[in-house]
Parts: sequence; C-alpha cells; structure tokens
Amino acid sequence: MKSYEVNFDGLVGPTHNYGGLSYGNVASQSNSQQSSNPKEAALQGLAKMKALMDMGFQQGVLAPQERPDVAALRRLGFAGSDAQVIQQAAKEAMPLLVASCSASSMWVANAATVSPSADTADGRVHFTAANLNCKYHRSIEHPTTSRVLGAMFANQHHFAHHAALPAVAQFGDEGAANHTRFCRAYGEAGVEFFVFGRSAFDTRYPAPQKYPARQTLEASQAVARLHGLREEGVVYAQQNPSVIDQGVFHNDVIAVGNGEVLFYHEDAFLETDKMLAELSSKLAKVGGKFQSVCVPRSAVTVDDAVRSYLFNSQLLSRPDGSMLLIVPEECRSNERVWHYLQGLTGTGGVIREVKVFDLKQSMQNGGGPACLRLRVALNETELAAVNPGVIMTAPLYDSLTQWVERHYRDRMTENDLADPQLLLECRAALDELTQILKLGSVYPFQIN
Ligand code: SUG
Repeated sequence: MKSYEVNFDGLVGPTHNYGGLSYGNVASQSNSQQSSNPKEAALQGLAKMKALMDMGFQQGVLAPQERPDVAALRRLGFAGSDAQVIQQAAKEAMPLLVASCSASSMWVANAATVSPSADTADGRVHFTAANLNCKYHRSIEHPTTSRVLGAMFANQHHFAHHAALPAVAQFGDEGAANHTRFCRAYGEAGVEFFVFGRSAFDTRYPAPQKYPARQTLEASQAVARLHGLREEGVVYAQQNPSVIDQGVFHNDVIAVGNGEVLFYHEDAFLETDKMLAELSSKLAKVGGKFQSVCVPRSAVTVDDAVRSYLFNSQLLSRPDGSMLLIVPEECRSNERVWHYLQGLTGTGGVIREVKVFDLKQSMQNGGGPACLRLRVALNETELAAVNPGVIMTAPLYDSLTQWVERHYRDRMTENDLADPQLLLECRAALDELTQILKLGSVYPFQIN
C-alpha cells in the first residue's frame, strides 16, 4: 500500500505579534515589541503550503486558535464582559494580555507528537497533544489543539488521541519539535528518535545553566508508552545543554531527520557516537540503512545555526530517493551557511536541492519552516480517513488567501491587542474558517 508523509502546516492566526514571550528563544526576545504584520505572516505560510503542494507533496493545514483567550484571562481572575476582561487585563497586567493573544499555535511542530500506525502496538496513528508547559502563553494551547486534531483525524478506527501529559515541569513536553522518525519507507515500521533537554528525576543527566530545557526524558518516555512503541523502535538522546544555553530551545533548531537520514550539527547532542550507533543498529533491524550528515562547527557555528535556522528546515523525499531541503531566507543571507549549502548539494550526496522561502514574520518569533509543520505519516487508507476539508488543494488555497485578505490586519502592536474589537474580528474570522475547513465547533466561543 502507498504511504506518505503529510505536512500539516499551522495557519498563522490573526493576532500574530512580537510579544517577547519566549525566554531562551533568541529571535522572540530580540524582536520583542516590534510591530508585526499578521496578514503577511499568514500569506507567507500559505505560500509555502501551496509551493509544496505544487511540487507534488501531500499538504494539509492546521487551524489557528481563538485569541485573545478570554477564558484564560478569566481563570486568572479578570471578570465582567469579554471587553471588560480585555480592558482590565490591559490596564493591570499587560504581559498577561499579551500572552493570551499570542498566535504561537502556528508552530504546530509543537502541537503534538505523532507515531504512525506501523510503529504502534494497536496499528493506529497515535497523537499526544503537547502540554508546552515551559511557557504560559503556550501552555494554554493544548485543549484546543486536541479538539482541532480530533476534528481532523476523527476516525477512531485509524486514529488514537491522548490528552497532554500532566502540566508540571517534570513532564515538560514540546511535541514533534523534539521527535524525529527514521524509516525505510513511511508505511513500514521505523525508529522513533526522542530528544530531551534534561531529566526530571535522574540527576546523572546534566542540565543547561542559563536557559530552560523544555523537554524532559520522562515526558518523552511517557509519550512512547502511550503510543505503544516497541523498545526496539525507540532511541532517546540528550541535547547538548550548552547549545540550549546558546538559544537552541528545541532540537529542531539544530537537527532534522527524514527517511533514513539525520542532518545535524556537530554540537547538537551528548554522546553522539553512541546515539548514532544505536540509531543505525535499530534501523537496520527494520531493514533500513541509517545515514548521517554532520555539519561541522568549523563550517557553521551554533550561533549561525540559531540565526539562520539552517536545521529548522524541511527535509523532504523526492520520488528518485534524493532529498530536498526547504530553508528560510535567513540561510541565504548568512554567508557561511549559504556556502555550506552550496557545497552540500554539489557533492552528489543524498541532499540534492535547496529551496528558499521567505517566512520572516514567523522567523522573527523563532519559527522556521520546520516549526510551522506537523508531520503525519499515513498510508492510503488512513489518508482517505482524514477530514478532507484540511487537505490543501488549489481551491482551498484560494479560499484561505481570500479569507486572510478579508479578515487580517496588516499591522499589530501591543496597543492593538487591548482593542476589544480585535476579539470580535478574530471570532468572526475563525467562525468562517471552521466552515471552510469543515471542522465543526472547535473553539471555546463556539462551544460555550
Ligand atoms: O515556543 N515562539 C515559539 C517558537 C516555536 C518554534 N517551534 C519549533 N522550534 N518547533 C516558542 O518559543 C514567541 C512568541 C512571542 O514572543 O510573541 C514564541 O512563542
């Protein structure tokens, strides 16, 4: 049976702004308080989806969330009408209003961890929504994420959904940003690679000194158990704490994998040789031949990787078995990175082509091409069981771009977030979106 990797990209929400909310994420901190352009952000994301679809890849779309999250503000004690809640928060606790307005759900690599049916004990595709509890503004995403994923992958015969892990730091889980899967073919059993930043309970693992390690070993292990993965089909590795301290807040900022290939930076992991050997032997047991492409620090520094997002790229398989790398424009403007990429594609290795996309609006908050997509490997039958409303087509692309043009503002600053009119605009837009994507009622304003 045919199988595919389907990339579901997060549609940027109408409140996209630079709130400076993510300590440890260099771009988020350095662009804090700049004005953003939500319309341009959403159109840049849609252009990437369309381009991948036009290249023949399976492409889907994941809806944004209701923001401002008035219910979250009410849980923090703000009261009255929705407009009063927003105005009171703006007056007394602006950082909380900003957090409740973040469009951070666009980075759907953090929405969930997904295990394809070929890896799981019950032969279903498993999803665990990420609790994202390292940052308040992201910790409020998972209930709606679960509803949206439930509406997209509704068939219980094929899809199993798990609620987010307990919302405490010991189970900090950032979803697929710290998870990669290696396989010979998408529909065959593979090896799931979980990368953690620290251990919550085992003091033998070192932790970063400056910035938080968002993913714990215990969270990754819990996800593997929930998904019914075989021990032989899982490898755990620790991120090098020193790269977290240099701004690598998720592993997908320093490594990306696809098929039988891991593309990574020399400094990305601890005990790299042991990890590569384990990946290689476990992949061999399911018939695969592991290949690694290491980028030496002499060619690209960790700082280059953080600024250019070289590794936050999409590594995609082409029909002839070679691979294509989708990188952000920032890779072209970094001389060392661009030089490295020219060499990489020129040497006859597995990565043959690089395509560049302008995703500046998202990049300025630390979200590159890979952050914007959630990968779901599906066989033909499973793909047919996905809600067809969320699969990208030329007419859907047209409807979504028109929808963005109609509803999105082209400038957003902190002051705009305090405007109660914004809430009404967002709800009207999202109500229409759920009809376009045939999601039913998934937002708090539609349910309560
Ligand atoms: O969680 N930025 C996101 C970026 C997530 C990137 N995702 C992956 N690497 N997969 C984060 O730090 C910034 C929001 C702000 O500052 O307004 C933010 O949440």
